[in-house]
Amino acid sequence: MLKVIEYDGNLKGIAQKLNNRKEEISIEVNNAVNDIINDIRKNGNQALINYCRKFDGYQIKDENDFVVSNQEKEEALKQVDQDYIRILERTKQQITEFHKNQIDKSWSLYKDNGVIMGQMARPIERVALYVPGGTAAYPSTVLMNAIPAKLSGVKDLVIITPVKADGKVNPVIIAAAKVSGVDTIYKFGGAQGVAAIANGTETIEKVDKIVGPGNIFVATAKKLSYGVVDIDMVAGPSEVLVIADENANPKYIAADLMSQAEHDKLASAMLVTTSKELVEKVNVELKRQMAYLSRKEIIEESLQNYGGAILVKDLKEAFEVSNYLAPEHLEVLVENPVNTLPYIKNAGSIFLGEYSPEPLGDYMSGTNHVLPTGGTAKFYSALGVYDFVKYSSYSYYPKGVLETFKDDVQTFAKSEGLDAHANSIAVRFEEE
Ligand code: HSO
Ligand code: ZN
Repeated sequence: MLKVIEYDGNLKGIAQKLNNRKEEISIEVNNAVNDIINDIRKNGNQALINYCRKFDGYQIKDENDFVVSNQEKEEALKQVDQDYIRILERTKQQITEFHKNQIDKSWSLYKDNGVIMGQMARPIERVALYVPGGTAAYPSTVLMNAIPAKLSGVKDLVIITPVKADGKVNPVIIAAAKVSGVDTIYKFGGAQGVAAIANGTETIEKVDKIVGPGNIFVATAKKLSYGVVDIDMVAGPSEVLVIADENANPKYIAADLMSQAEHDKLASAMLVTTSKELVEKVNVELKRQMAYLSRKEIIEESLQNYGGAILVKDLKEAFEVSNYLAPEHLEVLVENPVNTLPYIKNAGSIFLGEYSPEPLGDYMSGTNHVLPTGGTAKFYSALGVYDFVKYSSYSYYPKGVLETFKDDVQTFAKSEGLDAHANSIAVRFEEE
């Protein structure tokens, strides 16, 4: 079932044999979203209310109805099992334990000559987390975004999410928001929701950054709002790449490949191995386990189009291929997996050994599941506390030290034709 590609040292060839999944944003979508943004900028609340009625079927009653009320929250929470809340709390602890190590990378330098310089981290003040409507609304994603944001010190963290015609938000999302300490949940989403929160309206305060997954309209609205606000990376379909030696367990490999394939027909699940026999055993397991999985149609399609097994000579080649593909998730199922870390250059999140399967990372290992996809792990990192801070640099120079720079800075400034710059230095050393 997994198509087999033999690696012959040609990395570009491997990439060509795998289908390219890049989605281009069509001009039509771009234009439609652009019109919505302009309308919201011009007509504020009224435009927002109109779009929500048109796209979501919900009639926002008045300006107070933009947010989920306390009473609505209480009613929703009654529908959520206590044990589920306990699991959310435990997940929060796990995520916190990992992410608190990322806090505050401020530094300062005190030099002997009296110069002080440094860089200080400050949280972004106001952030919106987009939560999709319907079945793609994952409470785990709420925690993965909200907890690092809170740890960084973001003051106002709000959720925006489209509601159905009944105006209700999925109770598990309300529970996840509560556990993460998010109080404000806006009942709007789509491109209009992004536009409203990016620009602000008569009653809605604009944010400084928007994070979280969404459909093509949401992703386009985020891209077009970039610059007015900051945005996180726009996530593509999920990917997992498993590196396995001949002793790896085919049952686990098949299960893990399918755990990502079930996300999306466009998801990609790859096995990179030294053993042809293993591929055959994995195929048997894929078939056996798929039979009892509810999303088997999606899994089958995804494996067919974007799944595969790459046969390599040795583990060195396996890491070469993996580093080239830069997968979102990398599982390493070989002997002494921890020792392989030095060979890994590009991967969003790395899962070492048989008992650290990728789905543990989706929920409870503590690491973040918002990760770079589509080979962008070559230059992007997992979402973290650092995504919710920005840095201000500072410097303090005593007069005597400035004096040692005065001629050089003036010459430099003049070389750029900027004599007011030179003057700023010169006046400080003029005799009165
Ligand atoms: N694997 C997904 C995250 C997720 N899985 C959420 C389950 N729920 C993207 O990396
Ligand atoms: Zn997942």
